[in-house]
Order: sequence, then C-alpha cells, then structure tokens
Amino acid sequence: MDYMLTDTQAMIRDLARKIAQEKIKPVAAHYDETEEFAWPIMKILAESDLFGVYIPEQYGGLGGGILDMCLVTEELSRACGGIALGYAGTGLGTLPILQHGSEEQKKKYLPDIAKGKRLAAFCLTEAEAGSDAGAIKTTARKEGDKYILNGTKQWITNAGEAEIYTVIAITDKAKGIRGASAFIVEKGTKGMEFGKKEKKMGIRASATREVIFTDCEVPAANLISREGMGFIVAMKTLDTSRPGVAAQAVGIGQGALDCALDYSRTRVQFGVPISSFQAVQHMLADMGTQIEAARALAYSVARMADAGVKSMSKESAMAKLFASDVAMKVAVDAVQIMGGYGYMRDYPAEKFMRDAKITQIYEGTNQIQRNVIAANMIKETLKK
Ligand code: COS
Repeated sequence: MDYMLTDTQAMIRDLARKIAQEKIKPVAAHYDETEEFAWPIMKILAESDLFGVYIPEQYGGLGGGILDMCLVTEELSRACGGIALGYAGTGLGTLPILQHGSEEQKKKYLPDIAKGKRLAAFCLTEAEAGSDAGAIKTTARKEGDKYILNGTKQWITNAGEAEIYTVIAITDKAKGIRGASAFIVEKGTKGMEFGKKEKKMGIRASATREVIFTDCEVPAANLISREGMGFIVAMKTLDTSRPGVAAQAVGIGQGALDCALDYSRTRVQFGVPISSFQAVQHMLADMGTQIEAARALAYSVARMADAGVKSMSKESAMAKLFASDVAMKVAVDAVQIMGGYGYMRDYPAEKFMRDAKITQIYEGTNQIQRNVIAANMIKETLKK
C-alpha cells in the first residue's frame, strides 16, 4: 500500500528499517534471553537522529510528527518489540513536555531527548490505579518553590534507564482528578528510587520497574502546565501515544508474518513447500490483509494528530484496539503455520507472540479502549 509518505518520512522509515534488520534482528533473541537493556542499540538510534524525528527543529529535532514516530516504532518493533520500547517509551515520556510544557521546559529538556542523550519515561500507573487512572495516590505537596512528591508508580517503561520522568501526582485531593498535576522529575533527584526490574512474558529487553518517591523535592518550575491539569495532560498524552502502540503492534504483527512467510516457502512437507497448500495461503492472506488494515488505521490517526485535530480519543483508541488485536492474532497464526518449530525458541515467532500480548494491555487495556470508543460514539450521537 502506498501511504504517500513525504521523502523525509520515507527516508526515516528506510533508515529505521535498515537499523532494525541489520542491527536489532541479530541481537533480539540475546536481549530477550538476558533481559538486558539494549544500550548499544539506543546509541545507534541516537547517532542516526531517530529520537528527534517528532521534535521541532528549534529544539534540536527533525521537525516531523507522530506519524514519523510511528514509522520508526513500527520498523524497530518488526525486529524486536522490547528494544523498540526504549524508543517508544521515550516518546510517551516526552509528549507531556512537547504538548504542554513551557518554553523554558522545552528548551531545557527536548534537545537532549532529540539527540538521544537522555531517555524519557511516563509515570501514571500505580498498584491500585491501572484502568482507573483517576485513582492515583501519589501526592505532590507545595512547599515554597518546591513540590514534595510521595508515592510509588508501577510498571514504568524505561524506569532506571531514563533520565527524564513525567509524573502525574495529586496536588489537591479534595478536587479528585481535577486535583492532579504533571511534573518533570530528573533521575538522580534526592528521594527518587527504582524498584526491582520486573520479569515479564514478553518485551523482555525493555526495563519495567517501580519509581518510588519519598519526600522527593522537585523544583516548582518543573510543574507542567498548571496545577489541576495533570489528568488532562495524561489523557491528551495517551490520545497521542496510542497510535504509537498501534504502530508497535503493526510492527510485531509484520515481524511474525515475515517469519511465517519465509518458513512456509522453505518448509517442505508431502514433497512440496507448505506455502503451496491453500490452508496455509489463506492464513497468510488474512494475516497480510489484517496487518495492512491496522497500518492504514494507525497512520490515519497519526496524521490526525499531526494535523492538530483536538478531539481524537475515539480514533486513537480504535487504532490501538484494532492493531493490537491483529498483532496477537497474526502472531498466534504465525506460530501455528510454523507448527512445532514455531513453538521453539530457535525461531523468533514465539517471541513475537509473547511481545504482541502486551499491546492489548498497556496504555489502556483493550476493554478500556472499547469503553472510550463507545463513550465517544454515544457522545457524538447526543450532539446531533
Ligand atoms: N482528553 C481530555 N479529557 C479527557 C479525556 C481525554 N482523552 N478523557 C477523559 N477526559 C476527561 C473527561 O472529559 C472528564 O472530565 P469532566 O469530569 O470534566 O467531564 C474526566 O477526564 C474524567 O473522564 P471519565 O469520566 O471518562 O473518567 P473515568 O474516571 O471514567 O476514567 C479513563 C476513564 C479515561 C481513565 C479510562 O478510560 C482510561 O483511559 N484508562 C486507562 C488509563 C491508561 O491508559 N493507563 C495506562 C497508563 S500509561 S502506560
């Protein structure tokens, strides 16, 4: 499918594809096994300027947008969903600053992120606030020119590796979600610690840890937007980041399909390659069609974001929901086509299947996406 990418976008996609296929693919199994964070790959992405594709030029980036970020995320995920998350998680952590930060905050933080010198992370989820993001308990108490943060954020992607954390905390409990605020917290700030690295089913090359704040003093200048805007900052961030999860899912699905296609052409049974059997061909055809539909939806929503469409919660949730369900189905089918070999760790298909699962869970479970979609559909009907 021709997505009418600009020359720059096509160049970014091709560069990300080259790095993914030449540098990430050969080491994906290693990082999956060891669960190490792939710093050598982050360095390559940084040197290639890929961290800055969605950051405006005046802050050291290439001046593209969410679609550019999606193109990179997709290509990296096609080789390894876990390593790709070091990149995509940085995007998620950066969006609050990019979209709601002050000029000073943008000047201070974005250039290093654009150059890949510092990774970022987004801290919203807590042990008892997953789907119910409004139930967060982490507090930020103002004292003079500082906020004092207390609480524990859970399952934070890039935790420990990232240098810049965007954190949602409650500044006024009486106001409920309208009493939440967003902050930038730098790694190394006194009172900020990391929990143990979680052991996960998939995306094992990515670092997932708690971020623990104990009387952590954050300069008042690090408040993003205004007090009380934290929940909106978080929701707007998710509206813009969910096409990125969709892109990650498309990449994982495509990676799984790549494996199944290659295998089916070379695996001989009953004297012929299994790709000559209609049962296999129909599975491949469905997989390819579903991935293309998911890609088309993800890119369209990314383009909406880049065009500045204000209200895109529904479309963003649709892209994330559809693409992640496709990734899961395609990855399961890839394993099925490869039979016993698909189930073995010697081939990457089972890893794509493990990696795909998280895309149905994080940045809002697919049940939550359906809630968001339905709520918006009903709201639209009421407006008519
Ligand atoms: N943009 C702007 N405002 C939004 C919004 C959005 N995308 N989504 C919700 N809001 C506003 C609502 O308009 C509402 O404001 P009012 O009270 O002024 O009407 C307020 O936020 C609360 O919205 P809602 O009533 O829908 O909230 P719920 O408590 O039902 O929570 C959320 C629903 C949005 C939290 C849930 O659907 C969700 O997305 N959960 C998943 C969270 C998530 O993705 N976690 C992963 C964390 S990061 S990896």
